[in-house]
Amino acid sequence: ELRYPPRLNAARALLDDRVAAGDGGRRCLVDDRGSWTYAELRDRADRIAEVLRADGVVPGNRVLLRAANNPMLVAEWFAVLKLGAVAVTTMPLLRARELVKVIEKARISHAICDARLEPDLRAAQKDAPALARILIANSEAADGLEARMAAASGRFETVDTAADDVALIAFTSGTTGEPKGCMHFHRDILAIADTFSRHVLQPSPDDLFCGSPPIAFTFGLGGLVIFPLAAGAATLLLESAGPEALMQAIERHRATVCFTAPTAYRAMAALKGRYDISSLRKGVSAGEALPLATRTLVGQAFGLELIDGIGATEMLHIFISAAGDAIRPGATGKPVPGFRAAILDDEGRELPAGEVGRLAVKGPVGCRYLDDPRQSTYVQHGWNVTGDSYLMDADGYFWFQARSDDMIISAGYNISGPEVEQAVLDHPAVAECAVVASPDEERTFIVKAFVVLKAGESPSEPLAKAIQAHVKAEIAPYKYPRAIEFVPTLPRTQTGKLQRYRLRQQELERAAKS
Ligand code: 3UK
Repeated sequence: ELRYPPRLNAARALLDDRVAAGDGGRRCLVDDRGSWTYAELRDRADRIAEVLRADGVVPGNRVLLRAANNPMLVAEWFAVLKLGAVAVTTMPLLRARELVKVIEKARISHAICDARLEPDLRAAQKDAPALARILIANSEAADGLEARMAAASGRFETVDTAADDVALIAFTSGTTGEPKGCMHFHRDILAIADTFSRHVLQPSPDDLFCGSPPIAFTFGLGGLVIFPLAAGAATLLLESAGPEALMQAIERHRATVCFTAPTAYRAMAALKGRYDISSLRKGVSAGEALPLATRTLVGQAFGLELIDGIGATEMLHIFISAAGDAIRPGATGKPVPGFRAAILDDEGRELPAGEVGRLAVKGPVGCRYLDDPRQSTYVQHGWNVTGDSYLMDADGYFWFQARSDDMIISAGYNISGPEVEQAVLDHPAVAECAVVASPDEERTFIVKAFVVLKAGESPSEPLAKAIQAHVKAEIAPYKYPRAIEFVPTLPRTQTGKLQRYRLRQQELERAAKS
């Protein structure tokens, strides 16, 4: 069991203490323009904290942060924690209407906003008057963040918060419906480093982390800020990190640890040979299930055995995973040391090994929705119930089946959409795939696959037939997609997750019309 002192500030633990221990001169944040040491990051965070305090921020206030992944965003995040305030980092792509919801829900009073994202936040402010003050970063203005930092004294005493004071509110990415705000404590920040990172990832101080998830997504916050700093390592921050830009940056900076989603690894494997990414030692895949075909492709392309891990905004980071010899390809892994996991039936009873049910976890972090009566849907019988169907095998490995909403019932059979996707993805012409239920007179629903073809392939009836035959040869034939539609792209959230519900919706509407 993890024990933390009752008074604890995560910014002090990760940053002030590291500098005090003599590591101030070590490289910490890297981007294409240069790098900051730990001492430089601390100095900038102190100056920002001083500016925010002068603007009236007190412990407990919620501060909105708007920027792409860059060193200044990290300094702002630490500044908010140092003040004992609450960091609410938002996806850079959010538009005014979505920002109004976040501001109202989290009762935001102050914001720091990159100049490039200012117009949407100003538009939001008109409809969300609670937001009293916006500081503009990346600006030459006399009242901009940089000018005010330069005028600050550079001395700031980190606020002595309680270990269970709220440090951040993270909004879920919403593969369905409304985003929900998840509160996490100062100790939770250290807990994810002391569980997944320490026991599964096992980074060294010489590592250079990199990846694509926005810091506003807790996958990115952990992988690109908390884990590298907790290890005394460095992190490479990229404002835009598509698969090609990411590979280019890995080559250029010789990055060693990468965090991104399965689709991005698949796209990187397709670009193999164009960039030398042999510096990579470890690749963490999360956000969606890792198809076996993708694991194999990445292994062949780069000799890299991916570390799959399931995490959630509600749980802050990854709670089931495996690395190295413990990897069982196809399974997500075992509960990360510090966590317990179980498969529950609809009444909350633990199911025996081999049966499909609802994934439930408990550990040092857990779900606390902000001001939301739907709490009870995630926290049940003392477990965090994630909304995924899983199976645990006799050896205690956890196997993803589907998001509970992505199970397809066709002619009485229970079919996992993602399982069919894996089989489709295994066909050499297929780049991306989404499988959903489509209404059908005879079978109530049929399995339908939306397929994005690889460059150079073109849609045809024979190709559709070949893909169907391929699936029938790989998995139980009754699961094969009776309908295939070739599409140029698939709907995804800003965190890169497939939005199968939109395709499902589209199919329902189409059926209603016909
Ligand atoms: C799905 C996975 C199978 C699963 C996240 C790592 O994805 C993250 O958080 P979100 O709140 O979504 C949570 C849901 O995503 N999922 C994530 N990883 C996997 N399904 N295998 C996986 N490896 O449905 C889960 O309930 O957006 C991931 C770290 C921090 C995160 N916030």
